[in-house]
Amino acid sequence: MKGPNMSVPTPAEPAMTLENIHDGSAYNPYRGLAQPEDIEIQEWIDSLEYEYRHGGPERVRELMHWLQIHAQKRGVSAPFPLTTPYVNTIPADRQPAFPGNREVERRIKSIIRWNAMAMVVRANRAEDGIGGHISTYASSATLFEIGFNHFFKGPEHPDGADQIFFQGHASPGIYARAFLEGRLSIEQLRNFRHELRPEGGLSSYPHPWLMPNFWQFPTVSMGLGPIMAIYQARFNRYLENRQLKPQTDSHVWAFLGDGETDEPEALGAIGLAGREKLDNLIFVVNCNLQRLDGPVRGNGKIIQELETIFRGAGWNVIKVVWGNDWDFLLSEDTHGKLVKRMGEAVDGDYQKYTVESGAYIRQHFFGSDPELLKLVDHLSDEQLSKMRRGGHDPEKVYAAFKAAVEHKGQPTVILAKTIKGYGLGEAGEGRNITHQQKKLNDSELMHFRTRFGIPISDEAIAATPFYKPPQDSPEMVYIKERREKLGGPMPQRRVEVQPLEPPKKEFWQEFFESSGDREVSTTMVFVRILAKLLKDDNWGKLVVPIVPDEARTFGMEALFRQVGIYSSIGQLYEPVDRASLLYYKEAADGQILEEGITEAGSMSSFVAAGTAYATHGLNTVPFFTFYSMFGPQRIGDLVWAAGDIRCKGFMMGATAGRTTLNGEGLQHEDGHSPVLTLPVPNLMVYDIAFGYELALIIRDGLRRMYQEQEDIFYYLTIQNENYTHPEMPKGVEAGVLKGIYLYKKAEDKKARPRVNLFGSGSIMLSVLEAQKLLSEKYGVAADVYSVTSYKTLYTDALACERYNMLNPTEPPRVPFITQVLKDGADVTVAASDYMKTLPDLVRSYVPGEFHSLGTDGYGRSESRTALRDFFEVSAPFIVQAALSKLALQGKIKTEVVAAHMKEFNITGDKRDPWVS
Ligand SMILES: Cc1ncc(C[n+]2csc(CCOP(=O)(O)OP(=O)(O)O)c2C)c(N)n1
Ligand SMILES: [Mg+2]
Repeated sequence: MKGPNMSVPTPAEPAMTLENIHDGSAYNPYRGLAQPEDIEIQEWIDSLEYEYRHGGPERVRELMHWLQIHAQKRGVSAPFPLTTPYVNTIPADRQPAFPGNREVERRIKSIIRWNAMAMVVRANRAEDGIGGHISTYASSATLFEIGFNHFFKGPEHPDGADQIFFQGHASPGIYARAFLEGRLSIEQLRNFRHELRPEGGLSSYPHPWLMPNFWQFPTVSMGLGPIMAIYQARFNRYLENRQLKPQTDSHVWAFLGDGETDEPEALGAIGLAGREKLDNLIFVVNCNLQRLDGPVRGNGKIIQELETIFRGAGWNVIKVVWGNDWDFLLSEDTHGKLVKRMGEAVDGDYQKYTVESGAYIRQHFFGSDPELLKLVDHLSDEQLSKMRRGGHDPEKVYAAFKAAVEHKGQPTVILAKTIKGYGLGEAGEGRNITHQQKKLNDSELMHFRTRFGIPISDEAIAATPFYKPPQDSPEMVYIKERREKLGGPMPQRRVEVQPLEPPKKEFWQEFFESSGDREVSTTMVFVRILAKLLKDDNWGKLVVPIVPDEARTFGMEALFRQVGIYSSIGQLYEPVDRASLLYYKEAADGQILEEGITEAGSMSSFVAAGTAYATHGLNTVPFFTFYSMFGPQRIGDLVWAAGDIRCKGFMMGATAGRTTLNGEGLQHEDGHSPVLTLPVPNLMVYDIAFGYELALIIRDGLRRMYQEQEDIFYYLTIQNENYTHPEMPKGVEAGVLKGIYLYKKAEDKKARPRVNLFGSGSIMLSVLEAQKLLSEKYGVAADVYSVTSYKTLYTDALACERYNMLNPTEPPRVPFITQVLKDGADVTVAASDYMKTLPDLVRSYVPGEFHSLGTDGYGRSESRTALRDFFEVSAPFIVQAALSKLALQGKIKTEVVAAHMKEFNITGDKRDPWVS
């Protein structure tokens, strides 16, 4: 900016004038608004035009920036609108030449469309209700095919493979392409949604668990694909910045639905992508204007709405609204009336135009203005009804994808307008029922066949055969050649990683020793293990600590300085605590992913890091440490997806235990997160009481996940209560890992009556106190067991029962817990800081009588002592449970129980915490 006294030079070429603006012969955004007497506007436009010609768009942007600042100083708030007119971002005259063979690509796409449709129709004809989707892929075929033929990089590409999050319920189209590529057999296609058939089948949606060589990313729970894609792209950058992977030009693509963008996860992290300038990330939103029940925004415009949101978040937005049939009309639209009309019609109108005739479109869309009617005079009704939307025009889509992969400094979102159920005609195109359309009758099939020119006769149509052109046909040759050029087929999941041994015995030794007088929490032990692992020669660089803004709560702040917090741009400021030893250090090669307050984002990072073995051939080990209450409860669906994707790593539920995290009350005190992990089969869950337990479990986890390469991950609950930790007792290793071991036997080995006490986590302290009370006060011998994992014991017992059911002639297997308790006791009391349902999992495998104590009910902001009495997991209540059971068995007198109650103020009418 030179200053305010800019002269207005005469442009070298004819510039915009108010006259030619007004008669429409020059481009002018104020078209139709500027009045000839408004000479000042003319002068401003002249100036701008001059700057544009001499300085280009950059110069114009700079000028507008300074003008805005100046206006703001004068108190004039003139925010630039975040939306652009409802037209393509890339104008026709800036479109690159299309490098492919349009005709052959059209034929390929048509065949894929047919096979995708046939797959669903056949499956539902054979078995009503098996499901599948036709209309989603029908709307997105061009988007995918342009990707497959021109952009998606496969594993053999010099840049390495792109990572593609395919819209889940478009899977039939992805299978249909893999069929043409010769990667899937006709039997597999026939067995869509029948994975259990002997010849093998195809999973409904992208599930790496079910198709581990094919699908990479589970996407079908709406919203999870987009958020995982963002963190995947960021993690790729993290690996590059930390020199764990070379810098390449590969991209992360996320294909999602417009309806899907209503999910908070879908848009919740786009700010991070903008902030981090993730130009390796491309979102393609299939804006078919419909979701399952009806329009996404019948009364508005989803494309415009998304444009605002993404642009506001710092994204490069490319709208692909209109196909090339509209180019001519737009070029003739000298008064901007067509663009205005395009902007006026709402999505509900556009959906209607899809199902109506050309005459209707003429009357209702163009009929609003005689000038618009004149514009389409030369077009027949049929031509009008066939005017394509941008997302169905390969050249427009190609232009957008090319611009996206070439764009630097920002992530790109492509908003492509399409028609849901494209090509289904009366059977569903643009109809509200289209999402659920799974069957077509013969005449609908014939219509589809004819529209896409599939060589299947009328007679054959009823059987709806799959179609594959001969191997030497131009289509097949083209497909092969294109994919070879791009580095092989996609999607492909490849695991090519070297097994890695856990650190040796010496590493762990200190954790097997007593803490002496030092009172520490299991969280502190964990932080020590983590800090030590970060220094390990083999593992150090592979550890990925992830925290959602709670590092200080967990005492992890020393790591800030030790390994730094990852920031793609380093640290641009001097941290306020720079003088201190443990200052807040951000660095481009920082190792900690300090995610801020987003458990969903952190979990997405966890998934990206925990699957690097399959995406980058790297054994990265995520340790995601969070407030346990805000884990499985809040982000359970991502945990489920982590299981599906065969993620590895350690989820560390800190400040765990309903009564152990005292003071925080109902919303923070977690008494159920381990229960919520029960559904995930490959998630190993442990509740830690002592430091050596934690060390053994982490060591074994590293072995199982990274040496044996089991597809499992871990959830460990760790607490904030400080106490001394004993030396590891002899011979407990196997028990710790299998879920139970005898921690402290009753002193009198033979005494009767006899009880077992189960403790876990910090409730072990109450249990040990109860052991003492029982023995000293009531002469009851109690053996204390540490139960590290009810889930492990339970799944082992179920497996034994199942084996015995299926192998009645073999010697029966005995569950591990039953073996451990074989000596028998009169009563077993299990005390947990979680719901009673957790110990109850093993109830039927424990010999003798069993009583669960747990923390069912809402928490309170109270002291640990008060909370443990309230939830009845304190020592007096553990004793109470044991005595009352023994009394019922006649092994002690009821008076003994009554005296105990009196002494400890336990009353029979105490309110149940479950309902209070
Ligand atoms: C979290 C979640 N909720 C609901 C569904 C069920 N569902 C599957 S597809 C769909 C509609 C999708 O609409 P849109 O995102 O616009 O995709 P389109 O099929 O139109 O491309 C719904 C609700 C789901 N898969 N995930
Ligand atoms: Mg949709």
